[in-house]
Amino acid sequence: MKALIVIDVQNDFCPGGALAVPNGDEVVMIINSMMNKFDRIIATQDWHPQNQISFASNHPGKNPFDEIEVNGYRQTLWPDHCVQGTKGADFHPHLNVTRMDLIVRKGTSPHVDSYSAFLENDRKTKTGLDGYLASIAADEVYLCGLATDFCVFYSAMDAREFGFQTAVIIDACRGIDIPTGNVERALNDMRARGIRIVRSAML
Ligand code: VGL
Ligand code: ZN
Repeated sequence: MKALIVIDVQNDFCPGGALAVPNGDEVVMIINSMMNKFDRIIATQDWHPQNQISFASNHPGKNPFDEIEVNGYRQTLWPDHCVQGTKGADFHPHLNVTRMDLIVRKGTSPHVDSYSAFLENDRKTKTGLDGYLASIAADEVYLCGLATDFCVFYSAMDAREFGFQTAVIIDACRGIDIPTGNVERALNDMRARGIRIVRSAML
């Protein structure tokens, strides 16, 4: 049972969006064209309330990309993005959402952000995706989408941690790369953890 997890292919992460990932929109057609290789397709949607703790605008004197300490963990601050119900939070208009079996929304609490599709940034609170994948007997999990060094990275690491064979389809991802070198670091950390880095043509 092969599952594809499409991470955060939303307007705000594409050119012109509030937290645009360079060339983020290039993943859309690649993802659409490989959907037929999978038994189940899950999409995640970053879905923040306006008072989300990860928004720099909620911390007077702080700027986007600063870091703060929240209950003992580091949280990067971001421009306001993917606010619930806004156009920026919508999927990219060309993403084939009719094939999605499940949509997981994350970062929905004001108090804790969630990069991972599985666990929020407190590293404790579950989204429930691990249970869904277990209940459909998924054994292989493939990830793609935005951004390579944040939500794709944390989701892949957690997928592996929950015991799934995990691969990242690298040509169907784009990264933020802040600080510079962050994408390379993420790829190395994923490889070291036993996550395969593959290309869509290899599927
Ligand atoms: C993401 C930063 C903040 C992502 C989401 O999708 O990688 N990055 N929220
Ligand atoms: Zn976010």
